[in-house]
Amino acid sequence: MKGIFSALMCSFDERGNVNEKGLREIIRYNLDVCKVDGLYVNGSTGENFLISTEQKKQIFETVYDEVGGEVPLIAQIGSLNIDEAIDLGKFVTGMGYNAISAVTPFYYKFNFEEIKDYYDTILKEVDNQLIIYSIPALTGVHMNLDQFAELFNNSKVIGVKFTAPDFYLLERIRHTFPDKLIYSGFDEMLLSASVLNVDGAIGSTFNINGQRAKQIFDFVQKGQLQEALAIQKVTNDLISEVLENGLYQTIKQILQSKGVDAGVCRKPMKPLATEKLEVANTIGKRYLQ
Ligand code: NAY
Repeated sequence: MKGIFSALMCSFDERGNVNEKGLREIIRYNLDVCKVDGLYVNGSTGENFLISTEQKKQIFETVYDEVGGEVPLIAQIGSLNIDEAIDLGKFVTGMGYNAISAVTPFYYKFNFEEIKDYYDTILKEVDNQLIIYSIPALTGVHMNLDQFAELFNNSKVIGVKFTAPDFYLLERIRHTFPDKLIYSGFDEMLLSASVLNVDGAIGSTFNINGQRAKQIFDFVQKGQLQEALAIQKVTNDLISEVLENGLYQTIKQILQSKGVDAGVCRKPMKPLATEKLEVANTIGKRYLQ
């Protein structure tokens, strides 16, 4: 469960249906070319919050079938509808997913007691271990060290996917909870998080740039910081161009240019205009042989 995990992309057709063949190709590219250590399924990058329960199950099943035990799998089952979260949690646990993960409930500005109850309720019903998915910039949910401590009090909560640029808090969590799994969530900050001894990282750009992410992580583990920095620099050149051009659409187009049927993004995300398709192809050529 340690190392570099891709926040797996999903291939959708023009009508928004899951393209299973394309999804399998994305998985193969991640495992065979990017050589990632594991997959995080139905996260933000998987466009999870834009799809139906049936589609989520279809994706969980297809991924499990394609991966067949090659690498560990984490299933993001979090939902504003707690019944859906529990249903999905049971579904993936029955299938054999190594862990579940759930985004902090968002939109209604829940207080911390409610957030804690959300996790405890899911874990009362689902017989699996859970990784908290904390991404304050998108959810508006900011938790402090004491609140993480309260969530970690539930022994089935085994870690956190920490997608925030708060390295003070990250260091405090690492120091206070040496036995919990901590995954860094911002690919452009992988080096800085690795120095703080995170156990791994979960990211969108690993779908195309997983090899460099693994090198950064490995160099830091060996104490070779300058070598890690050189690779983080190229990685960040790539990431800044991808972000500028449109994050998920550009990653999909780069995959497409490598022969992977990555499809399009779900509405309301817009497809790339022709000039941006060209930019994506150029980024792919320049940074990813
Ligand atoms: C997810 O569940 O897909 C993630 O949160 C993965 C983390 C990514 N965050 C988002 C919102 O996409 O990989 C990051 C991010 O895309 C990358 O660092 C570029 O900013």
